[in-house]
Amino acid sequence: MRCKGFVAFVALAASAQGCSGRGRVRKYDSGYPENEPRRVYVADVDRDGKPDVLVTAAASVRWLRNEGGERFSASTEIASGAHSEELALVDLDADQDVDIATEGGEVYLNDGAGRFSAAEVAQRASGGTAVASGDLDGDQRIDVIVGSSSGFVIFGNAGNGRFERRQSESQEKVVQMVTGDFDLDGDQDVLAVSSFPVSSARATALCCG
Ligand SMILES: [Ca+2]
Ligand SMILES: [Ca+2]
Ligand SMILES: [Ca+2]
Ligand SMILES: [Ca+2]
Repeated sequence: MRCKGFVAFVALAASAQGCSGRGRVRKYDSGYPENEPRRVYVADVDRDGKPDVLVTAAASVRWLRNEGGERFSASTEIASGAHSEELALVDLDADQDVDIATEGGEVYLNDGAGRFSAAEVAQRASGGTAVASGDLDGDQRIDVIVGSSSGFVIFGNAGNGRFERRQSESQEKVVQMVTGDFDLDGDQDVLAVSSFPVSSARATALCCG
C-alpha cells in the first residue's frame, strides 16, 4: 500500500518583540502518492487575499486553498497534462487573476475562483524542461516561453485565450529560463541556462518591439 504524500509548512510563533524562534510543523496532504510531488508554488488563486498553495507532479497540478487560521483545504486537481512540474504563474489574459503555463507548453486560464480552463496553444512543443513568461514583443500581452531538450520556443499571446508558436531557438537542452531586459534596450529578453558546459548560459535579445 502506498502512502499519501505530504506538503509540510512551518508556522513560527511570533511575539510583539518578534519571532520567538519556536514554531509548529503542520502537514497537509498534497493529494499525491508518495514520491510524486515535485514542486510547490504560492499564489492567491481565488483572489481572496490569502496565499494558496499549488503542488505539482509530473503530469498534474493540485491546489490547496488557504482557508485562514493555518487551515488549508483538501487538495483538488486544477490542471493535468504531461510535463507539469514547473509552472509560470502570471496573469496571461489580463483579467487580474493568476493563470498557469506549464513546462509542457499548456496554458490554463483562471476564472477568478480557481477554476481553470485550457487555452488554445498552436503547435505546442513536445517534451518540456522549463517555462517562463514575459511580454517579448511589447504588445502588452504576456507571452510564454517553453524550454526543451533542444532549445526553447516562444508562444506569442494572441489574445482571446490563444497562443501561437512564433519563434524557436535551437540550442542545447534548456534547464531554466528567466526573462528581463538584460541588454537595457527597452524590451524583454530571455536568459536560458543550459547544461552544455561551453555555453552554460546566454542572454538572447529575441524581439525588438
Ligand atoms: Ca486565496
Ligand atoms: Ca488571468
Ligand atoms: Ca506579448
Ligand atoms: Ca532587451
